[in-house]
Amino acid sequence: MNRILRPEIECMPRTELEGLQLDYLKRTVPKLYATVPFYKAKMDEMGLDPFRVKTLSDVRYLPVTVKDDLRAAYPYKMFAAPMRDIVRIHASSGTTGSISVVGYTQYDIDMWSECVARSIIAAGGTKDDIIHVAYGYGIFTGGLGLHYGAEWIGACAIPVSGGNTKRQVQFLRDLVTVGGMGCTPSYALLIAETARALGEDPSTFPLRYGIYGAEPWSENIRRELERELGISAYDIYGLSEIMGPGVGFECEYQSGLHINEDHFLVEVLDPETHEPLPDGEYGEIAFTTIDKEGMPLLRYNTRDISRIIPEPCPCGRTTRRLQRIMGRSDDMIIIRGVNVFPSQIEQVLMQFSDRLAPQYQVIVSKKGALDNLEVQVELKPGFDFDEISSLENLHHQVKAAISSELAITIDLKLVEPHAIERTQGKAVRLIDKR
Ligand code: DLL
Repeated sequence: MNRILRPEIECMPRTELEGLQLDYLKRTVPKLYATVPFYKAKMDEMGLDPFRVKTLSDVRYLPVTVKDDLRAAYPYKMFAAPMRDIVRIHASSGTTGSISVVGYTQYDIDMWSECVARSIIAAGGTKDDIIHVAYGYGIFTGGLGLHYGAEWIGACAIPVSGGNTKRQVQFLRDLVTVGGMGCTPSYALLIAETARALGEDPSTFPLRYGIYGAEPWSENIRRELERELGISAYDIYGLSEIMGPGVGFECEYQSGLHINEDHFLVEVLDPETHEPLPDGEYGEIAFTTIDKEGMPLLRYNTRDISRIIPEPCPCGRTTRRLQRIMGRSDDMIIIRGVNVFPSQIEQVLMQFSDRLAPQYQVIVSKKGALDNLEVQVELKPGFDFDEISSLENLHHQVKAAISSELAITIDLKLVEPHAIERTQGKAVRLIDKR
């Protein structure tokens, strides 16, 4: 089978896959009851017998876990394995700055590495490749996650990490004689931009693919990256609480994130009621880790907004797909009653990619009693600022396009090239000054 690392699992008939999921779940729930006081207390409070799980749909009776539960368990109270079996710690810092810690056993590291390896193979990677890893190495899961996945398939990983963007350009030009790269999509744009500023054409570098994730990005940014770097660009999704990158990944059809369902049960929850929604409907994504040992979680509400794509994928995998993540419900702005995600704005801006650079910020503030939304976006280098009429014309077109897409009026500021600060990790798109 082409571009599929474990066809016997990734293409397993659904009934068999669901049987495997149920076996794991039936073991994990009683184990969590016995080892993690938080889950014991929750299940006792709900009057839930940990041996009650008889079918997969019984997952809906299990407690939902939220970020605050992990913070309250700081540092190790959520661990289900004894400390001597933990071989690695990562952490995730939330927007409020408080940290939640994740522990992995060797089994967890191996299964994580394989999940990332599946993602690399799906992107067209092979063991003969050199993979430039420009995700940050450290407590963030991106760098080490991609690194172990690359080594898992026998490829050569270059642990460049983030930063020193000129050196990134040099490595991509000289060292990646065949293969791919991984980093946030916004950093990939910065690397391409830096290459151009150095007088190089990044589309001539011998890169074949990019594995981009850790932040929302749009289809139009994908096209921009593919054109600029002369590659195919694939989405990879994950979060440290559940594992890291590789919870879901795109295949060659680039149409949604295949979830590694032999390890993670996925549900879409109604943001208000937390009840599961049917396939196809948008809601908050929750995962149950069914075979993790270090820190298994039940129904962890990621607060990422997406939906399950109900149709099967032509690639032959039977694992279900999540639509590209729209954003986090925390990043959803409610402006005069209308729900807006920065990713929706990005999608519109990039329709003008002949004149606008893929660099923007959304600033929410108060104008009197009303909420105001201002979009700042950079003009492409080479845009003639003195040509007032074309600037005014562009301003008018972009503003009208955003207002019609979002059904609200916005303020728009076209700013000079490089006016918006770049980041080497996750881009900051939303600034809420309210
Ligand atoms: O961002 C793990 C990761 C590293 C994923 C490298 C992909 C590549 P955290 O720092 O814990 O972990 O942040 C997780 O980032 O809940 C989403 O809101 C967002 N996110 C991750 N991947 C994507 C993606 C890593 N492909 C949070 N699209 C998640 C949109 C993403 N958002």
